Amino acid sequence: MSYVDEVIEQVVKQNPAEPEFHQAVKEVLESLRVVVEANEEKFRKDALLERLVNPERQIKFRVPWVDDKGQVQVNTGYRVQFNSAIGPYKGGLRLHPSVNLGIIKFLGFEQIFKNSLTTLPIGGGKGGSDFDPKGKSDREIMAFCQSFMTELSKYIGADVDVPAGDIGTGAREIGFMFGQYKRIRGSFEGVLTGKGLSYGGSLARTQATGYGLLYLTNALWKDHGMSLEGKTAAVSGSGNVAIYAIEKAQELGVKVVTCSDSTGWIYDPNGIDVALLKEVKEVKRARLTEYAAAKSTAEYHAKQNGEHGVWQYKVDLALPCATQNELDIEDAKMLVANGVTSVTEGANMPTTLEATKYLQENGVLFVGGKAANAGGVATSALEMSQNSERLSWTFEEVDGKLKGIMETIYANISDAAKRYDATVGGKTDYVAGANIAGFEKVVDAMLAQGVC
Ligand code: NDP
Ligand code: 2IT
Repeated sequence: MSYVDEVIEQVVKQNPAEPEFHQAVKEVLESLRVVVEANEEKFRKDALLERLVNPERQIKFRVPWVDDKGQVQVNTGYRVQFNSAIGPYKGGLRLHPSVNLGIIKFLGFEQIFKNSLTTLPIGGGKGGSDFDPKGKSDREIMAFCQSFMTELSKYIGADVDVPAGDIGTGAREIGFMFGQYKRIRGSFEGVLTGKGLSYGGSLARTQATGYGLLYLTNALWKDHGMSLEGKTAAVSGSGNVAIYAIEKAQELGVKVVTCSDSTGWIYDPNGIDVALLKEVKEVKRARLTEYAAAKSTAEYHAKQNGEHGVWQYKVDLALPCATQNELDIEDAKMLVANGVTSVTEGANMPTTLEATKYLQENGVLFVGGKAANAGGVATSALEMSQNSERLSWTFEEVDGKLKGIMETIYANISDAAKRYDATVGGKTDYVAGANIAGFEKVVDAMLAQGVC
């Protein structure tokens, strides 16, 4: 059996009941086959793949907190410190009831390659909790965040592990966690990114993932001799990534006709009103029904099972920006039948393996989240740089660096795919390109640092 197949089999056996982690490992290792086969003897001897798929450390802890009724609640907290070959662990904290160890591991594993692609010195990690922030008061959120950080603070630090936001963790949560870290450790340091501007945050970090997604998508279209101007897009989600993807898409002349949340979706043929969306989601923290109530041209559809949601409309670009496995094979068939040109992922692993294959084989330009949504973590690394030099850069400076990084990522993944002749459906295989380019730097660093 080939080394790649052996390690995939081992991962499935040793980590039962972690399907998302299996999926992420399969996607990466399958596309690294050519690189691994060219170095099989050396990599095997060094147990390189075994080391890559085993986190350096995984921490699981109890998070007790008191709700507004005086009832004690208990959640589970996680931090997976996956790989520090190229820098301190870096990656977000997800707060969502679906969180479990397998989900944090899939996210942490992807983060290794994504962070490598940014060209900045950050290793891979991820954390979170099964805490559900929906419907909680500010006091309850603070109680949870303080308890979560009381434990997490033992394992992180500005040069050790630097968490940030993800689903359910935004500026409010980062603020409460930062305050608690400072109190416990007595140290004002860049231990978290996505901080508020008054205490060490970076301009453009809020916008970075969504804007970065569009900078990369723009580079992709340009390279294929096309322009985004006048095109139509479907976006899923209505959180941090989705909102700023919609905003930048509109600036580039794209009409975005959809967005969604976990209970339903909006279709507006006139284009999403991003100011209204921000008001509903960032200020009121309300459902999309409120958006529809305020906008006469918008159709609201409650989510039932098995429908195509935002992927059923005729669009040129699809930008999944909500969560994992939200675009399946039936959605992919619908998008292809409607003539979609590109799918670029704002979320982490939103497209199933089967759907990815179908899109690629049918000639759709497909760029996975590791490359396409790397703008968020890249800008987090820029926040770390600003914290280290105790200076703040202007919005234009950070945004300009972000744009440059996304264009470099596009160039590097295209180049890696070409070096290994990786094509699919007559087009460059950007999934392989991203995995190979991300892997090369991490492997080089791992081999240089010996057995560790
Ligand atoms: P937010 O919490 O701001 O928004 C998440 C959005 O996705 C909401 O609209 C939410 O709807 C929807 N959603 C979440 N979970 C589900 C689910 N299980 N089913 C259906 N809809 C769901 O998170 P972000 O925008 O920050 O994150 C979105 C994606 O982007 C995630 O995959 C995240 O890992 C990824 N990402 C985030 C980065 C960042 O910097 N924030 C960087 C790179 C990737 P509802 O409100 O109803 O739950
Ligand atoms: O998935 C991701 O890259 C993030 N949630 C952002 C991580 C970060 O450290 O900014």
